[in-house]
Amino acid sequence: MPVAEHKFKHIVILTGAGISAESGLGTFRDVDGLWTKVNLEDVATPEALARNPDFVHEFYNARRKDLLTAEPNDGHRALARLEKESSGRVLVVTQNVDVLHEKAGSENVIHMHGEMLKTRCDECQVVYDWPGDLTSRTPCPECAHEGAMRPHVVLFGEMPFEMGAIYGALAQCDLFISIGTSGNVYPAAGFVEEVRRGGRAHTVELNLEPSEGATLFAECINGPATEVVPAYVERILGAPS
Ligand code: BJW
Repeated sequence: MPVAEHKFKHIVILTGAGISAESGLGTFRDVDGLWTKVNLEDVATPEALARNPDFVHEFYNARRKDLLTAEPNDGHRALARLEKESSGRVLVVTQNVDVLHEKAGSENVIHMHGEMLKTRCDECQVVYDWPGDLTSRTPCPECAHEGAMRPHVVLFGEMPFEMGAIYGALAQCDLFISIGTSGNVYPAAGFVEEVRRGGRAHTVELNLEPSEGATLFAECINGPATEVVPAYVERILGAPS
């Protein structure tokens, strides 16, 4: 694979539900989004999990099934191409709990909100690959504790994963691209301001429509991810350094 020389040495890409929308996975806050159908306080908080674990498990069991059959789209594939062909370092920081970046071929991926095809034991903290269902009585395969297995996802009020590595990459990057995220959920929504504070990176939003924080970006391109992401990647890889 030829390596394309361009001016960016450290590229950080933040992705959200919008990049997976055209793979058939629903978003959260669009008109038909998940949070318009389900009350997030009933399913996406540690209090909900403690109060009604089987209800929360049923919610995640159903969504886990959808993730197993979903396939990446041209947006995911373009980012995998960027990582392979770029002369610079490329890191995808995804808020998504699906595995479509990996299925498309991206290798340098941080799942800051976890992965739904994994589970974790809250007693012994062992993380498992878990394509099947969970119930409130599922025993931990490691410590045999019953009632402590949970989806390996970040609920509201919990600390997202790998924040040290993410802020380190944001401090070093010279290009920050935000794709398919509404900019409603922190800390991810604050990444563009973090990058701007460094003062040396170009910032770009690629989204179906302007997000909450669109005005914070130097450049905004609106359209479906399957179109705007491949076009932007082509632009980067084609540009001389
Ligand atoms: C397309 C498209 C197409 C559509 N092509 N585009 C008050 C002020 C500030 C913060 C807080 C506050 N009160 C509480 C907080 C903190 C809280 C928070 O941000 N709340 C806000 C709602 C106010 N955050 C937290 O609790 C986080 N933890 C935390 O802050 O810890 C403390 C901390 C302190 C300091 C440093 C670090 C940490 C945890 C957040 C956990 C989020 N969890 C979820 C659920 C995961 C599991 C699951 O899937 O069920 O994560 S919520 C949900 O939202 C999911 C997503 O990852 C996340 C973001 O959503 P996303 O991806 O942006 O989706 P949408 O639907 O919102 O947007 C889709 C976009 O795509 C739209 O713009 C469309 O236009 C676009 N689109 N089709 C391109 N085809």
